[in-house]
Amino acid sequence: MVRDWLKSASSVAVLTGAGISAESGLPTFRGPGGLWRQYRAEDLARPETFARDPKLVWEWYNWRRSVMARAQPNAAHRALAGIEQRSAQFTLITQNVDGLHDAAGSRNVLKVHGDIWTIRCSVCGKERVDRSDPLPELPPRCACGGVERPGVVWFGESLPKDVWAQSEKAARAAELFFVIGTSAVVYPAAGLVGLAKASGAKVVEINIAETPVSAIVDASLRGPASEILPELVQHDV
Ligand code: BJW
Ligand code: ZN
Repeated sequence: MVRDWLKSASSVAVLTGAGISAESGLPTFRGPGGLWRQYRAEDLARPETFARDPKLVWEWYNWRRSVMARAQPNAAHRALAGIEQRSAQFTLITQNVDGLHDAAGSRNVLKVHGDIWTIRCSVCGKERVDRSDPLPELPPRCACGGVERPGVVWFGESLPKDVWAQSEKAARAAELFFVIGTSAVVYPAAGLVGLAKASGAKVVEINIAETPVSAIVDASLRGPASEILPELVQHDV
């Protein structure tokens, strides 16, 4: 059924979350992997925490950068890059900051929560790409003297305007919308599922567990994304 939808859809949009990178060895945010030292990921990903203790937050990001730098895309990332190649209209929206979709060959990736390899000055706003691992000094500093921060979106912060506008547009235009490996509790990203559905898309969830959007999707495929996605693609000939 989902294979037929994929074959016939003229526009496909996908929303991914941390679960798609779990099998590349990256911890997810919620659940057992979501603790670093004694801190919850959700408490660290906040501007207030960074303002209070930038070194602590950077230690977390430095550790994650180091894990991400060694991670390889898995079969799920690669399958999505393959679907993009054979789709007339395809948009990949990711909440992930790890860059694994790019590494798998996806072309047009909308990173709604930013990119961990980008560093931004919290004073002058200047951005730079830095993949060094580990960073030599924590917190890193800008030439202007300001403390730099990861180029990601924390709770209470706005999503990048253009990227978000394109994401909403893709969700509205999609005939088929996949929601993959996300707990679908963080807004506004999770709202794209309802938006796609309300705009007429067939919505397919791929997740090892039930989520709040499971109740509104047209099909739930329960299992690891790295097994389910390649199966969908293999038979899509
Ligand atoms: C597998 C698997 C396998 C495992 N295969 N599956 C409306 C209602 C309520 C609240 C709000 C609302 N609108 C806004 C809010 C506030 C807030 C919010 O959503 N809060 C809720 C949590 C209560 N949102 C915001 O603040 C956002 N900004 C905003 O709204 O701006 C406007 C505004 C500004 C000012 C004032 C008010 C409004 C910003 C949200 C930023 C989120 N940032 C983070 C950190 C990014 C940087 C970093 O990586 O460090 O984004 S938090 C974290 O959560 C990260 C993730 O992208 C995001 C989502 O997590 P995700 O990807 O879903 O991971 P998990 O771990 O939750 O789930 C993994 C899933 O995978 C699970 O379901 C597993 O089952 C599954 N899985 N293995 C398939 N192998
Ligand atoms: Zn600066």
